[in-house]
Amino acid sequence: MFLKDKKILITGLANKYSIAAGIAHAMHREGASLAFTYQNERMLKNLAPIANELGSSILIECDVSSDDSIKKSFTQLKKHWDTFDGFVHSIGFAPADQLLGDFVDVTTREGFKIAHDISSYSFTALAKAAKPMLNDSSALLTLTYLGAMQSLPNYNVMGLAKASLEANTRFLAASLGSDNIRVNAISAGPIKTLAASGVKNFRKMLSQHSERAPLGRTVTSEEVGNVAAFLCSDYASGITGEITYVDAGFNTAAMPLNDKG
Ligand code: NAD
Ligand code: 0WE
Repeated sequence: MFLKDKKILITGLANKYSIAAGIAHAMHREGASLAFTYQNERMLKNLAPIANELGSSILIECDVSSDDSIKKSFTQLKKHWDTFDGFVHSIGFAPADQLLGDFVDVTTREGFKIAHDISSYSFTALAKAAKPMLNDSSALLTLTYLGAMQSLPNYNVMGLAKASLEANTRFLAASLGSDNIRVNAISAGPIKTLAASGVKNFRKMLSQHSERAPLGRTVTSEEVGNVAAFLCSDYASGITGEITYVDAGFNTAAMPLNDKG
């Protein structure tokens, strides 16, 4: 129970397939008290039963594209928790037209702006809003993807936004370190979630991942959740500003082994 007595806010839980759901399960198992934010009312139907299962009745609307919504959500949270011990940022978005086709052809100023606003700036914005309520030894966590470091088809402007999010993790870590608040990211391998469901050739990506990854498979949200729970626990008290890969080793192998070795 390494998160006993920790109060953690979880964002981005859209349904049971969300990476945030795997994280919430692991954190609940390790003894954390949880609160949840959701993007809009449509998300409540799937979130409410999961939150209930995890012993939480703190459900707060927060659309990170709006400063007003962020502000109101922390005013709401304050009614339940005077202080807390960290949050998980599991939010990413680019308009669908940005994620299909050649990067140079499909990327627009507006698409770039939205992707960076929702996928990177929102982490800074939530840290800013949460700061007055965060206890000593708090931990913030975000979710990133290999597309921040290496190009791949169709991920396009999301790769740029994830690169920004990873730099954001390091700058937040530097900024909040003096308050003993740690800030880390998990770079997860591809997982079939709602955000991945509309992506062209996603199944092919999952099989190619399994072929190249040293472990010969993809990862689950539960495996991401276990590492998330560790990074937000006091066992990780010496880790901040770090990007931890939970990808079955995919990023460490340039070419797969095959039958011939
Ligand atoms: P998901 O669709 O379950 O979660 C994405 C969440 O973002 C949803 O809950 C959605 O409501 C939220 N969101 C989008 N716009 C928002 C806004 N304006 N305000 C508030 N919330 C908003 O998909 P997921 O795969 O679990 O994604 C979670 C995170 O993990 C994302 O940052 C994603 O980039 C990252 N990630 C996903 C994969 C993957 O293969 N699925 C791999 C690595 C990293
Ligand atoms: O970060 C992600 C998901 C990002 C995402 C997905 C969508 C689909 C629906 C952001 N915005 C949207 N907007 C929508 O309208 N991943 C790491 C999963 C993912 O998405 C891809 C991938 C992978 C992997 C998109 C193209 C190529 C690969």
